Amino acid sequence: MQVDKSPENVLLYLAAERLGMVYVPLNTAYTSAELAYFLGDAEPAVVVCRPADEAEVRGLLTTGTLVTLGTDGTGSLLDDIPDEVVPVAERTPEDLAAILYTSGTTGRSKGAMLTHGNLLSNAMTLKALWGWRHDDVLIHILPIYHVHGLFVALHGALLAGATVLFHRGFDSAAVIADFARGSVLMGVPTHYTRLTGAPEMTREACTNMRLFISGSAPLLAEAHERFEEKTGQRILERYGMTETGMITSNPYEGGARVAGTVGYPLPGVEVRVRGDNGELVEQGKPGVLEVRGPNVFAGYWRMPEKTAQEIREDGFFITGDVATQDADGRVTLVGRAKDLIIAGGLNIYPKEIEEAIDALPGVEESAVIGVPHPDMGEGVVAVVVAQKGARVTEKAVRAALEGQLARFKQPRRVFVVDALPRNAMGKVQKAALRSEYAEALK
Ligand code: MLC
Ligand code: AMP
Repeated sequence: MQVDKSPENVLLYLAAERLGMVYVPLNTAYTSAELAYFLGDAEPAVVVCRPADEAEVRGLLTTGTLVTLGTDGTGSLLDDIPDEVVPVAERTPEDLAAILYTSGTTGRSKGAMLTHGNLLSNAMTLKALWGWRHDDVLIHILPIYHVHGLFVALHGALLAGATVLFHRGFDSAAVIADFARGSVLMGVPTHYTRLTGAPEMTREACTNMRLFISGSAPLLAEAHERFEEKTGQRILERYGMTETGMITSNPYEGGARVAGTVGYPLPGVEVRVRGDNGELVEQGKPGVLEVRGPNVFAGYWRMPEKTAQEIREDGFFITGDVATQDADGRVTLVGRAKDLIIAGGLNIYPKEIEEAIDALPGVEESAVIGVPHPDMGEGVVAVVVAQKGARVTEKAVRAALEGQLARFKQPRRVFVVDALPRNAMGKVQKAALRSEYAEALK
């Protein structure tokens, strides 16, 4: 599935599940080079693309039938809907419901296999925890090809039989105008900083809203507090991953929503903080967060070795997020053990961009880092070393990556240097680069 957000896209998702198919949604920003990889890896039986992309996608197809779906009732999928009602396929909690690709540390995207049990357990837990009601009106501003917009936001509303107002692009004024008839909003920190800065954002504008939820990327404590000063509402921050759905949440009721923390493990979900070798870490001390529960995925599609590396024998999944846990169980994320950039709530693995840059003529090597970005939280910067005698420029590198990588992954700045800083082991010191280029996107 690589289609634009529409109510028909939601029906397509639900129909696929009812038919017992495995739903594989893809970011609409992916280029054809990226799409070719997903098609080859997933080997889909049916591919649904935007009408305008039909010829291009047909050229990439190695398996499956191609149909199209537009946002205005167009597309061959809707033309050919049969009249008869198709029975619901029986599926067990262990059966696959969806594969969601997440970028990988090796540069190749991994397909996280999510079961019906994963999706249902997380959805039921969050419905109860966040108090979803039939009369709720969800203002839906996220894309529906990721866990956040597709599962976390939509499942609660669907289970409660609530109303959903779809926004396709993000326009602060249009979203705030909907607060008068809305009750719940879910977004990434970039949405909240943009909303806080909008002139239309006032206490009065928010009086009908009962819940603002943030996740997918760190919400700075200052941003949390500025939002409360302006609106009188306290954002509920939660934490999750594609592989696990939601893991922790600040309380909806009966406890404090503490800025800079991601709250408590969800009911039925266990977490623990471990050192590099899996050893227990003293309470309150940082270590890698591990998670176990009915929400944890079934493994990576066709990557059993990767699955074995990331899920321990006792069933705990290694998140790669560095966290501390208080005596009462509250979790605070303090860093990442994985080399990952999160821009505007989207994950970007530097390795994938480094591989693309290293393959360019005249490039000796490169290091890609995330540095502070006022709007997206983090932004991508590349530091490049040219081969002896070769001339490499920022303009040439950026131009070469156009069309190869989705726009959100493309470096916003490229610096050409004589050498990369390395430690005694010869490893590139990304922390040193991050502090050197800390102001590059400000
Ligand atoms: C847009 N751009 C981005 C970007 N989004 N660059 C880096 N990272 C992003 N996330 C680029 C555009 O290509 C454009 O570049 C420039 O930034 C300005 O674009 P814009 O029009 O201002 O951006 P906009 O369309 O408003 O998008 C911003 C956004 C969007 C924050 C609304 O990125 C978004 O919807 N993010 C949410 C992603 C999400 O759903 N994450 C959840 C993953 S699930 P140029 O050069 O062309 O001008 C997950 C698990 C969990 O993580 O816990 O939830
Ligand atoms: P993804 O792989 O796209 O599912 O992204 C999951 C990653 O997003 C997690 O491993 C975290 O690093 C990050 N993340 C999600 N929610 C939060 C949050 N509330 N605060 C900080 N990081 C978060």
